[in-house]
Amino acid sequence: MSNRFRGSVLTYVAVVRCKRAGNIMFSKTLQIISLTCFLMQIIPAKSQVCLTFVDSCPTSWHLWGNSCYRVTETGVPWARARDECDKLGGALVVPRTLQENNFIGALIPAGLNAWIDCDDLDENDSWVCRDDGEEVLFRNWDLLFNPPQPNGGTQRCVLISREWSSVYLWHDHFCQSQQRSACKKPARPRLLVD
Ligand SMILES: [Ca+2]
Repeated sequence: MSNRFRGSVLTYVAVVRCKRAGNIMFSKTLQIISLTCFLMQIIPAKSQVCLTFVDSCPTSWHLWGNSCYRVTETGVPWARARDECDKLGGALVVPRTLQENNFIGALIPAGLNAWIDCDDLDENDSWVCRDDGEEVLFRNWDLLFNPPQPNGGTQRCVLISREWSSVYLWHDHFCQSQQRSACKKPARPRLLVD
């Protein structure tokens, strides 16, 4: 039982008893019952209450570390992927570690892919990857694919693939292709009362 609920129950019991006491004509008895009601309201049923903050994510988002992750349900061109995440209160992500990459990859439905915030649109074969606007150096290219990735040319936007890789490796791909988006946002602290 939560402390707030327990407090409400005690208050209710106290009020009921006090109201019943109002029918008693003996003032001393009334005073004792009133004192009992007062004590019941100020002394909690449990002497210690443990308050704990834990990270939590909204529905459809998945907690990893201090962040929440979600792969969108609809496919869009890469240029719209940031907006897709923005609409959900997040940002298009680039994983910073293999562990983070694989957590995100596991959220992608089998046989599909998800855009990440990585491209070479400014300069061919000069890949720029950003997480929350910060440059990320981690790469997870599918080097053993045929042809090895990135194979560049007019494929200038990057996705985590479950279509061509079973271990969530990166492929460059045509920016106009319709892919899902990998989004991230900070987890929020939630108060647990025990
Ligand atoms: Ca490619």
